[in-house]
Amino acid sequence: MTERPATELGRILVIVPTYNEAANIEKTTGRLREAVPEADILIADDNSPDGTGDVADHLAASDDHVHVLHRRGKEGLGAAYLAGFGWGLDRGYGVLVQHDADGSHPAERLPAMLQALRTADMVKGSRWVVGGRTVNWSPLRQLISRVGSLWSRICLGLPIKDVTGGYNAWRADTLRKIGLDDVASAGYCFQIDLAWRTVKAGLRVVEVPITFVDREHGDSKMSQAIVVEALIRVTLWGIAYRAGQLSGAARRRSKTAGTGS
Ligand SMILES: Nc1nc2c(ncn2[C@@H]2O[C@H](COP(=O)(O)OP(=O)(O)OP(=O)(O)O)[C@@H](O)[C@H]2O)c(=O)[nH]1
Ligand SMILES: [Mg+2]
Repeated sequence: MTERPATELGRILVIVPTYNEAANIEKTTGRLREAVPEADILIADDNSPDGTGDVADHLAASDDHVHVLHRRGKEGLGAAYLAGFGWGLDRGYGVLVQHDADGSHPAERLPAMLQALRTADMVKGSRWVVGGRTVNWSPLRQLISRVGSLWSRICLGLPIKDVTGGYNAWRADTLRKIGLDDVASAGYCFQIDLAWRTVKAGLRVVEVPITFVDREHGDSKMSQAIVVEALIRVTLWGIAYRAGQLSGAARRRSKTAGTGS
């Protein structure tokens, strides 16, 4: 591997998980290379039947900034990201970025996100802050995304507008601090799980507005099971979190009453 110029935060790795993205991966990689030429890219492919892995190998063969992690089979977005984070942390990258392959995440916003990361522990590319928006996304998908974020904020008290957003830039230290060994969430919930861990650890999350464009090629892997997983997990975390808050408040009240008598 050739040496990369280190940014203030260290070398940058953009992880792109793929499952059947043969029609998208070359364009996505090209946009990323143009937007942030100093970054490396890791395509984490789950043995896609459409030959995405071969396209990725081809891209890696002609560009030493591009790497491919071939995985056994489809295990979900979360598992692919965890493997990618492990790959990057083992190799000493200082910044790790999550970026979808389907053209929805604008590579052109990554410089602004990396700039924001200089004073944050984690940065989210956000659809639901001022300046952020979606293009060609169905009303149903928008509703699911907005309600998912709102429910996460209600249950967990998260100060984040786009909790389910999947375009995230991390300091390596943040990933080490929040602990990845026991992350079990697979789909949408993976993004909420990691954001929740970051806020619980007292770390700073900053949202940078993005324009999210619906995929033009290939099929979404979004499913009812993914939504149900997120709903159940977030609700259970929320019950535990709010119960903890209530018992903490009750303890404080009885202590105050005890000292007052
Ligand atoms: N390696 C791997 N990648 C996956 C898997 N599931 C989804 N992906 C990738 O994760 C990214 C996001 O998946 P999408 O299907 O676009 O899901 P989404 O963005 O939540 O939903 P849409 O808005 O409908 O596109 C894409 O790059 C997918 O190829 C998986 O099981 N394994
Ligand atoms: Mg998508």
